[in-house]
Amino acid sequence: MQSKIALTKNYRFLDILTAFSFIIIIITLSNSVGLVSVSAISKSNIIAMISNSRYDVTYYPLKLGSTLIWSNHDNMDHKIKINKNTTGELIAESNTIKPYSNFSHTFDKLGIYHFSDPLNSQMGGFISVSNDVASDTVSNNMKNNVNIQLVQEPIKPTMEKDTNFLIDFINQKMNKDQEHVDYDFVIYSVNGGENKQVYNQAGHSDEGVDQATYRFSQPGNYVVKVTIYDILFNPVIPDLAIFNVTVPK
Ligand SMILES: [Cu+2]
Repeated sequence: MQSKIALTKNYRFLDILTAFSFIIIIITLSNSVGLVSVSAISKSNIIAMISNSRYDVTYYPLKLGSTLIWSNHDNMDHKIKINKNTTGELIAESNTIKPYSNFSHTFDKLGIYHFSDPLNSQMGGFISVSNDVASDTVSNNMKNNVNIQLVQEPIKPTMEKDTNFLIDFINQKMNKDQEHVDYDFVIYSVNGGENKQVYNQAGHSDEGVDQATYRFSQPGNYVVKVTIYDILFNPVIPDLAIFNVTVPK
């Protein structure tokens, strides 16, 4: 009898243990699922207002349906007005955007938009909203834990027309733009086994995003190489990201 009670007690103990294990497994699973989905969410699209009343990016290729955030990193008030570029139709207008605050707008219609600042007449830029935007991120084996993302519009470059790029440095831990990056952005033609530099842009990105525009004059295969040399004003072991671009005939 006694042994049977003891056995039942043991079973109950095992049941409780099993239940606890399941709870722990579920918590662990939901945590890892949460982490996966966090890293799968792509970084926000941000245009920063920076010192001397400028924008860090003045041509922003944006995927249809995306939200763009204007973030005031300047020490004075700003405002944003968005107009349709072709017709001038007013699409949105912000209230005063104080330093360290934001304004955002979701673009659910195709087209080119002009944005400007009613408080600073010299400030302006364009947003190109389309589905013809490709994005690729190099995140493996980055020695400095900063991903390099390249956004390209259009997906298939047209010869003798602008191909627009956004070069984005993303801090892996924060999943946000890495400030103060010295880099270069070089395009090589690799047609017929050659390795000829056709475009070179070296720069310092204060906010972690920069833009580049290039007109391809020949069809074929190209390689874009983005190299990071300094982060937060300190030299680092360079990180290199390589992207392939094919220009159709
Ligand atoms: Cu800087």
